[in-house]
Formats: sequence, C-alpha cells, structure tokens
Amino acid sequence: MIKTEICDILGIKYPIIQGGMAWVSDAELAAAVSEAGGLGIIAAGNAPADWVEQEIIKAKKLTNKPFGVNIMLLSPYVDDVVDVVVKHNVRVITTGAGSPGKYMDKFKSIDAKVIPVVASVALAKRMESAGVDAVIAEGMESGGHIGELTTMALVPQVVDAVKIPVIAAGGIADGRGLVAAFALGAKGVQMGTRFVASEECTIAQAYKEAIVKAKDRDTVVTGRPTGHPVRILKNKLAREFLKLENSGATVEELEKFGEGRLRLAAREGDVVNGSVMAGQISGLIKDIKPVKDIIEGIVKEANEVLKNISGFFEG
Ligand code: TUI
Repeated sequence: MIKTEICDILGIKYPIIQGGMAWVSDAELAAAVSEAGGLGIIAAGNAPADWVEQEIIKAKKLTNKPFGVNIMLLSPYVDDVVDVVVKHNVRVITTGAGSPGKYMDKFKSIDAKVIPVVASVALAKRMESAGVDAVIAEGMESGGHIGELTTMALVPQVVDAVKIPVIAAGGIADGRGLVAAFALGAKGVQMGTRFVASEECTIAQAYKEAIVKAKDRDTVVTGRPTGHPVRILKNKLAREFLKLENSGATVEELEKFGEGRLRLAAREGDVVNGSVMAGQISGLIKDIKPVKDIIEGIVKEANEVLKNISGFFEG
C-alpha cells in the first residue's frame, strides 16, 4: 500500500499518473493504467477534438475508474478540445507546453481537477494563484517537450514555493524513482516512457523496442532554436535535425522538417526517420510488460527501497 493526498484528490489507489503523450496515450493505455490503480491519461496532442471525444467515449466503456485528458496547449485545436473535455465531464485535466490560465473557468464549471505540467517555480506559483489542484513538476530528463531544470533541482524548489501537492516527473521508471520523488517532497509521480514500453500501449512495436534497446546516453535534445526543445532517441532523424540546426536553418525550415515525425515513429514504426520521443530513463527499461505488472512492481520495489534505506538512519 502506498497512499498520499493525491490518491484522495483523484480517487485512485496509487499516486502514479501516466504521462499524456501525443500519438501514444489513447483510451486503451489510459484505461489499463486506471484499472491498475493509477491515473490513466488520454493525450489530445495535436489531434482534432473529435478524435479526443471518441477516445473519451472508449475509455468510459473500458473502465469505471477515473481517468484524465492531457491538453497540449500549443495544439491548433486546443479551444475545441477544451469544449470536448467539458462536454464529457472529464474528471482530471492535465496540461502541457504552456499555461492553461484562460481555460480555468471552463474547467472549474465541471468541477474537474486541474493539474498543469510546470517546468519552473514561477509558473507553479502562477498556477497555484489561478486555482489549480496540484502541479506536475517535470524535469528535463523527460521525453518530448522539456524545460531546462532537472527533476532533482526542480521538484524541491516547486515543493517549497507552493502549498498545493506536487507530482514529480522526468527520469522516473521504478520504485527507487518513486521513493526519491517522495524524498524531494512530491506526493506522486507521473511516468511516460515506462508506460510506452507496456503491452497495452498501442504504439508500433519498433518504438517500444527502441526504448528497450536504448542505453543511458541514447537521447538527445533537438529543436532548441525553435524555442521548443524536444528530447528524442538518437537516430537518423535526430542527426539530420541537429545538422540542420547547426547550418543556421530558420525556425520555419526546422518546423517543416519536424512535421509529422512523431506520428511516423509512433504509428508507422519508422524509428529511423521518425521522432522517437523518450526520456533519459529509457536506459533503465529492459522489458515490455503489462501495465498492472509495471505499477505493482514499482509499489513493491518502493516498499523494499524504503526498508533498506531506513537502515542508514539507525544508530
Ligand atoms: O508538454 C510536454 N511534453 C510534450 S508536448 C509534445 S508535442 C510538441 N511537439 C513539438 C514541439 C512542442 C510540443 C511533446 N512532448 N510536457 C509538459 C511540459 N510542459 N514540459 C515543459 C512544459 C512547459 C514549458 C513551458 C510548460 C509551460 C511552459 O511555459 C508556459 C508559460 O507561460 O510560462
């Protein structure tokens, strides 16, 4: 048993949240995580609102447990996606890549729990003032779009700056990471990469295998000149993207080059020319297993870790 105030706020068994990953986090993965006692999340990403609506309807058929929707705030469809989550009375809304401030009234009109991802103390404080229920402090170890601070540095600073619960993300994939997050003052964790390498994740098999094969130094950050740095696994696309960046290409040229690359990797399994977003913790992930085994394994390991380290304080 591992229980924190996050479990009460969200109505879940374990304080483990699945990351909202574009082209990855669909109804099947979300329902599997919620059924296993965590909080599953459907990621809207850049998808049109009607895709999000279908996934919400599917998830409600697959599980009676709470689940959430992640809204990627740079999406061209963000206003329509907000209306869909409100229409379907989604219980938990996480956001990424921006500030959800202007949508707060709509979210609160359905009494949803709102949990933005933040990459800085300043945004965490702004979000607390805007009335959010918790924040996810996400370090730059994460896959996909990232901020500048590491999880180790960001989490305790956010914990000290706000009164609402903080959920740690970035570089967490096992029981040691969960206990470390608690030690930093977090009340829960969000994991992305670990759940990609699960049986229920509907992504292309080659993408999951690329994560399992990856070693500690196999991720790289592209897109810095565009203002949207993105962590991906090193591959041909990554090399070409970095070369283009170093050649002084314009933001438009870089954005054009990157277009459609995540879908290519995630849905078509082209892990050579596609963008394989994944976190630095990929090197720790050695297997593809059922979501239930992932969550229960982490909880079991966290209990053992806690027992072992408590010995350090004796005498
Ligand atoms: O959002 C993510 N991860 C993502 S989004 C994504 S799709 C995308 N693809 C290419 C370019 C941009 C997006 C792939 N992975 N994680 C949550 C996250 N949010 N990480 C960092 C942030 C963040 C960054 C700056 C949140 C707020 C922010 O500033 C907002 C402000 O107003 O200060």
